[in-house]
Amino acid sequence: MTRMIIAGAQLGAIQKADSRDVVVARMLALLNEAASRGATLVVYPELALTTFFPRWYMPDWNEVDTWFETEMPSRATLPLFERARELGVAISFGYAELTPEGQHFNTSIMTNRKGEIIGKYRKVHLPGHVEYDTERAFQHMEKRYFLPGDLGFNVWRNEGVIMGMAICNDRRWPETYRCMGLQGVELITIGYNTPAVNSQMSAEGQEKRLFHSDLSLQSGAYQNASFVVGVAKAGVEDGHPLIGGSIIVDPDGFVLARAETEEDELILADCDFAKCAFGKTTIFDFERHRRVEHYGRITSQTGVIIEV
Ligand code: CDT
Repeated sequence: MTRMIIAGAQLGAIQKADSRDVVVARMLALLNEAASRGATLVVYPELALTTFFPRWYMPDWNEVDTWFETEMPSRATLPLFERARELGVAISFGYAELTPEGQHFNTSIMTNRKGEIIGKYRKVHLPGHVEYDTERAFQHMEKRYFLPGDLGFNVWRNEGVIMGMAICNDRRWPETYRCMGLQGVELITIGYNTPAVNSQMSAEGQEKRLFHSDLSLQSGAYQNASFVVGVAKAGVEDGHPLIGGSIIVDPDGFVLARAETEEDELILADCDFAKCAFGKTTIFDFERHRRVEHYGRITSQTGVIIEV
């Protein structure tokens, strides 16, 4: 059965003024260190190439488009793909995708160890709002800048392991993990940018947000008997703090590695994918134990309907 040393490459803050080239140089440094420590997969955060721009209200779409990539690999990211291929390390990272048809997505890709893109995911659960909100301490305009992902929750066999991706807010939704769990997923990679404070409730701070992040990632791993890698973009971006708390979780829900800083930081875990089998064949043997005749509401109904 397959073993793999997996690295979560947490990124510290990226300021508005930082170029893609500067960020890619930081990603390359983490890649080199991860390879020197035996990693064969490196996972970077959501929107890894830029600041978390959805916090800024931009009425001009020409300005919005400057945060998006029209091709991948792009000129700026090509050195990352080339170095990953030289080192024989698979990578996954998030970026803002502008398609030839003019559609905007919050996207993540995964490569094999030859630097070839083998999987693409577009974020399904977009948080935030469309219009400028005067009631918030800061904006969260993902619903304005991105379309909901149109690719669903797919998995790919990569280096002998069944892998899938999700992005940030997706990690809070059990449906995300279960859609991949039903395809036998063994590793789910999830990059995130989570503000350290709640823009609508100033009393909610970092401690609760880190707890909710752990809770979501650990339960998703356990309930689907899969490894989960959650990787933050952390630190203070132009005055706006993001949580760190990157973790690698095993199929029992235990945390194998945890970031201690809010800077560029690697976390590593030696993942033995044989460990997925026990949960998948016992308590979470879906074929034997699921009762789909009672789950109709999950897909036929979106919001709460109170009938009593
Ligand atoms: N990027 C992203 O999806 N962020 C959201 C913020 C929601 S507020 C808790 C997240 O789910 O972390």
